[in-house]
Amino acid sequence: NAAAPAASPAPISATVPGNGLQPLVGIIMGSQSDWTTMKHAADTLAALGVGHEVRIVSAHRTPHRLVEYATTAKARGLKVVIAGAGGAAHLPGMAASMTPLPVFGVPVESHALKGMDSLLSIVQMPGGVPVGTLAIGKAGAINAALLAASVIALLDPAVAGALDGWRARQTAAVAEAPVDDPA
Ligand code: RP5
Repeated sequence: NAAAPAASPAPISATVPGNGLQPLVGIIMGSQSDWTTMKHAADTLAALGVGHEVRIVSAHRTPHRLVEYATTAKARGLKVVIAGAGGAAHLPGMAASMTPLPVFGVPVESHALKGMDSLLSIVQMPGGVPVGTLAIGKAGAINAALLAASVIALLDPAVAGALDGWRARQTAAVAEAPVDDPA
């Protein structure tokens, strides 16, 4: 009595349309509760003008949705998948097992173990199915987006230029000397 496959993945919310461009990066996460973290990846891609889509895809709560998402990702035009999950975070590895696209994993900070469980779950892939693992939390989400944009930039001069600009602004924003914290 096999369970019927779930319907096509739905947007995380009607208020998160991506940036209206052809999605090249798929951002998936295991739960709505991951969005606070993973929004940083979406915001970073948007700032760089990289088309992306955002979905909740849980490896254990919506396994059929994960199979459909990962097995169709390349044919739908995606070039990179960013997968964020917390706890026993098998989403990035499972996604990587079903798509030839590069998968970047973001360990979401968990309440019980502060994301160490997420990190170790994602980073310790046995040899053969790679997941590029980023830092725990916001920094990892931002860097996953920057890495994804770097992949896109290999064949897209506009994105390459946007990345150069992003780095130049970051450099220009660093003061020469520290100041006391405001009281
Ligand atoms: C994982 O379990 C999700 O990626 C999330 O980080 C964690 C907790 O999920 P919720 O219980 O908040 O939905 O599957």
